[in-house]
Amino acid sequence: MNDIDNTNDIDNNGAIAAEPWRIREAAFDPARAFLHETLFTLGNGYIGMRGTPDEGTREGGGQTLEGTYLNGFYDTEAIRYPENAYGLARVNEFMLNVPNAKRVAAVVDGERFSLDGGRVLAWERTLDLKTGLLVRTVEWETATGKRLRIASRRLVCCARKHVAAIEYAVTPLNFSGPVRIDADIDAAVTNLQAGDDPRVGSALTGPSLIETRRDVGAHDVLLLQRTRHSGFALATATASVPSGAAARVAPAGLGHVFEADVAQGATFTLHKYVAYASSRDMAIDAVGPHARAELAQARAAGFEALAREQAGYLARFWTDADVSIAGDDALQQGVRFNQFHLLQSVGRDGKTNIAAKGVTGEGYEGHYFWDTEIYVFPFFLFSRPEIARALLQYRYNGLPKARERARQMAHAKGALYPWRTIAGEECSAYFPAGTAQYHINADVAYSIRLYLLATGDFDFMAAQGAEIVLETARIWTGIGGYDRKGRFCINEVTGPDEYTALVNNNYYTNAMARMHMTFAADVAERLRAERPDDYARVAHAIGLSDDEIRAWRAASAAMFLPYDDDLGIHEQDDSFLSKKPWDFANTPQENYPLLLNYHPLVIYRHQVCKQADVVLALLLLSNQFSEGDKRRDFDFYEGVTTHDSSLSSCIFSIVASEIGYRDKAYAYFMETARLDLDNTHANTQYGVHTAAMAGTWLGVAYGFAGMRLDDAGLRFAPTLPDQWTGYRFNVQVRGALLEVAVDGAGTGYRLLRGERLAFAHGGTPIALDAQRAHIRMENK
Ligand code: IFM
Repeated sequence: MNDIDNTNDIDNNGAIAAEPWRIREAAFDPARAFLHETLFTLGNGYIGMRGTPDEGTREGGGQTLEGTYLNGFYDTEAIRYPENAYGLARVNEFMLNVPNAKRVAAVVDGERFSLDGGRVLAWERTLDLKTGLLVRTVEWETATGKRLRIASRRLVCCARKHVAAIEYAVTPLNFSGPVRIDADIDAAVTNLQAGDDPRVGSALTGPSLIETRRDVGAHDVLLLQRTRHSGFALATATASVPSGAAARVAPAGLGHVFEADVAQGATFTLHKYVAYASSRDMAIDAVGPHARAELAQARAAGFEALAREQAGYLARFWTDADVSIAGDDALQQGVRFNQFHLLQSVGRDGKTNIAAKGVTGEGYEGHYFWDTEIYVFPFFLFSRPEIARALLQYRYNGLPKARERARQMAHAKGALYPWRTIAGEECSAYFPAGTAQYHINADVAYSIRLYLLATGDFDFMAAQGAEIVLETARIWTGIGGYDRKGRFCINEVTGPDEYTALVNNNYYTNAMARMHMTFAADVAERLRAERPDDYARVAHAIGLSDDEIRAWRAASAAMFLPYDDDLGIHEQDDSFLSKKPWDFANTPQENYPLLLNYHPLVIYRHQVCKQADVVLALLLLSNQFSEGDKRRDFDFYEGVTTHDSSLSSCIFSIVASEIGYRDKAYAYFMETARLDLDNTHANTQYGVHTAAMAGTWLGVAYGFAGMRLDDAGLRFAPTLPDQWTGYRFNVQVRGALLEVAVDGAGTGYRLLRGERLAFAHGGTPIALDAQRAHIRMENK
C-alpha cells in the first residue's frame, strides 16, 4: 500500500499500474474517480455494482454516479415525438439504477469516513481478475486526529445470480475506543439524465421506483419497490453480521448502526450480504421471499466461502478463456480486463443479453444491440458455448415481439428484431440509425450459423434455431425486389455505418441477406430431410411454403452486390461514391466524434464512415472475396473512416492482419485493447464498451491467429506481431478444447479436451486426437 508521503502525488499514483492480472490504483485521484467507478465495477451478468466507495456517494467536488444495475431490469417511458409518424417506436425501456445496498461506513466520534473530509493517509484499491474481489485498503485520520485502517473486500457472486457480499474491517491505529459501522440501503439513487449526448443516459420524467414495503429486523433489511410504468416488483435485501468485537446494534433508517469498543490494533469487522430479486424472474409475491432465501444461504456460507467459490468459478473461466500475450504487460492487462468485463456483463439466463455498456453504467440505457451477435457472441461461443446458447435463447424468446414489430412495419410475414431493446420492444427513437438497420436480422442468423458450425448442435436448430432463421429471413423477400436488370435489391436501409443512413443496396446488408436466405433454405431442407416431424411442426407453426424457400434461393442468386469497376472496390451503397468527400484536412480534432458536432444530414451527405461497414463484410464473409479486393476495399474505406464508433478499430485490425498490413493491424488492435482502461473514447465513465472488449478477443483469434470457421471448416493462419514474443489462447469447437500457442518459431496446437479435432494451418490439414494431441507448425 502507498504510504503517507505519496498521497499528494496524484498524477502518478492515481493511474492504473500495468499489471497482467490486476487493476490497481495506489492513490485516490478525484480527477479519475468517475472513470474508475466504471473500471472497478463488479458484476455477474445480472447484478452490476459500480466501483463507488463503500461509504456511498462522495459529496465533495467531482462527478460521480452511484450505480447499481440488474441486467434486464427496466422501467419504461413513453417516447414523445412532437412531429409524429406511423410506426415509430413508442416506448423506451431503460435499465434502472436500483437501491445501493452495499453502503457501509466507519464512524468515529460522529465523524463518518468520507473522501471529502478528514485526511486520507494511504490508499490502495485493487480489482483482482483471478479472485474477482475488489479490495480497498485505506488509512484515514479524522478531524480530531484519530487514525483508522479500513480494509474492505467486495464481490458479486458469479455462481449466485442474486447475491453480492462486502467485508468491511476497521482497525483503530492510534486510539482505543468506540467505533461505529453504519450499514444501510440507499434508496434515493436515481438514473442519470441524458443531456445532449445520446450515448450517456435516459430522458426521464420522474423517479421510477416506488416503495411498497420495508422490514427492518435485528440485522436484516428487506425493501420492496414497484417500478412506475413497467409494473415490476423489486426486492433489495441485506443481512449484516458484525465480528471481532462485541457489538451493540440499533436500527437506523433502512439499516443498522453497529458499535463496539475496539482496542488499538484490534479489528472490528462487518460482513454485509446483499440480495436482489425482481419479478422479471418470478411472481411478484415471490421476490421478497426469494431475496431472503438467497441471503440466508449466502450468510450461512459466509464471506470466505463465497470468496473461494468466486475464485473457483473464475479459475474455470480463465482455463477456457484466457488469452495470454508475452512481451507487453499493459496490453496483457487490457486483454484480460476486457474478458473479465465480458463475463461480468453477459446475461446467461436466456432472458437477458449483454448491453452495449454491460452492467457498468447507464450509457445506451442498458440496451442490447447487434453488438452481441457480431462482436460478443464469438468470444463466448469459443470459450463458454453454453453462454452463447443462452444468448440465442434470448433471441428465441424475443420472436413474438419481433413478429409484432414486423407487422407494424408492414411485413405480412416474418419477424423483425428491434435495433435496440431490453425486453424486445424497438426502443430506437431515431429510425434512420435505428430501425432502418435491418441487418440485425441477418446478424442474428449469422450467429446461429456460426453456433451450428462450432457446436454441431442440430437439436438447437430443430427446437429453436430454425424458427428464428426462417422467420427472420422472410423480411428480405418482404423488403427486397428485382430491378429492371433482374437484380435483387434492398432499398431504404441503413448498414452498420451510422454516418450513412437510408440508402439503397447497402453492401453489408445485401451480402448478409444473401448469406441469411441461403442459410434459411439450407436449414429448411436439412430439417425436412433429417427431422421431418420437426420440419412439419415449424413449417405449420409459421405457415412456411416451398415457394418461399425457392424465393430465397432465387433472391440469393440474384442479389445485387454493388461494385465499382473503376476503383475495383465494393461500393458501400448505391450513392456512397457519388457523395462529396468529407474534408478531413480541415476538420479540427475537437470536432470528433462528428456526431456530437454536425447535424446528421451534414454527415449523411458526405463520403464519411463512422465504422467498418464493407470492411466488416470482408471479415464475416471472408471466403467470398479475393485478397486483391480485400486490399483495395481496406485502402479505400480506411481513408474515409473516422472510427468514431468503438466497434470499428478491431475490425480494421483483423482485416489488416489478413492482408499483411502488420503495422496497421497492430496499431488498430492497440486502439481497441485498452480503449476503456485508457478511456480513449472519453466516455468510459458512463460504462465500458462491450463490443470493443470482445473485439479485442476477435483481434487476437481472428486477426493475428487468422482463425476462421465457415463452410470450409476451421482454420488458422497465425502471425506474430513484432512487438510480442508470443501469445496463446484456447478455442472450444465441437466439444474439443484446442490450445493455440504462437511464438517466433511457429505455432503449437494442443488438444486439451475432446477426442478429435480437424482444422487447417495456413492451408495444411491437421487432425489431432488422443494418439497425437500436439503438433508444431511453422508460420507461413
Ligand atoms: O451498435 C452500436 C452501433 O453500431 C454504433 N453505435 C453504438 C451502438 C451500440 O454500441
